[in-house]
Amino acid sequence: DGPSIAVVGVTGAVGQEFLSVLSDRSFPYRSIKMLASKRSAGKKYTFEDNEYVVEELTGESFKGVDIALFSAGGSISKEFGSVAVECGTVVVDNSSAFRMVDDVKLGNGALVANPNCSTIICLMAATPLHRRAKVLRMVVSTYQAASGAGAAAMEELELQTREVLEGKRPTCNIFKQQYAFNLFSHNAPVLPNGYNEEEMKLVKETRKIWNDKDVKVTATCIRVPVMRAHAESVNLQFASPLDENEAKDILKKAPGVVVIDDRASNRFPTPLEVSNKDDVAVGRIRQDESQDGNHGSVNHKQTVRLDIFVCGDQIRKGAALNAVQIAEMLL
Ligand code: 11C
Repeated sequence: DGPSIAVVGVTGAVGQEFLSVLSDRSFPYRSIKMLASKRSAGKKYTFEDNEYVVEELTGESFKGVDIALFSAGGSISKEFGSVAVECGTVVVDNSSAFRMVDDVKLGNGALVANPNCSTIICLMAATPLHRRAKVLRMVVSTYQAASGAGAAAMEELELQTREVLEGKRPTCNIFKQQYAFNLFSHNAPVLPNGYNEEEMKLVKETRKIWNDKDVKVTATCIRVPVMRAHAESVNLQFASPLDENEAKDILKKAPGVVVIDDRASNRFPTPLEVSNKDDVAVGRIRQDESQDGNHGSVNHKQTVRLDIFVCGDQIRKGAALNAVQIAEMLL
């Protein structure tokens, strides 16, 4: 029983994670279609005791499909997203193709865009605080894992690490520079304003998700040699007073968030600790002492700025889990 599902881009890192998440959450389905490019057609996967053969994605693929989970890149979503919607399929799209499009043409189906991973992970922590005290400005610095650039980038990080340790020249196919034992500015194209596309996603998607075109966001996105979880340092300026203890209480109660904030033992979130986990971890919750200012009353100095550090599994909460949670809401 349940809907018929299609997974588009099933051979990719997120595609495979879709399957794990569907299974872990006992997502109801009556059938699953595994779709990928012609190159991967014929590949076999065993999922929940049944064997599936990967089919080539074509215009005919969506007949009778209720829900399609897309993660095969923006151009595939652009080409086949509307075909699926025309067929009456509800698409949850993990690519950037439709996120900022205001007038997605809906046929019998519908299309919901999953935000970018760095936005999801940041806003899991920032949104509960925003709801309480309204964020006016947010400064984000990211430490992003290989997985954000796909399974091949994860393989390259592993290969390069081995090569460097063996004194060999590292193979650079996915990234133009050495990745192992290094870090570099995010590989997304740099725009005329000097920001890269990844940074502008944080700016634009936050404004859209919070429905607040005035919120000020600036970001610096960095690729670090971590396998599958992003870390982000986030500085928040609020419209109303919010002290660190209240912020911690709000975050402890927030769904999908765990607080790891043990100052005495210097224990805070790490990418490794959140890898393969659903929850986003938050720590280093503290007043930004550089910028405390008066708010409301001239006699009463109140904190309106906080620093936090957030870690989340890029493939899971940053992509597959969030998309499946959207599909659950649609169900
Ligand atoms: C990364 N967030 O970590 C990126 C990749 O808009 O879905 C995903 C790009 C996107 O590199």
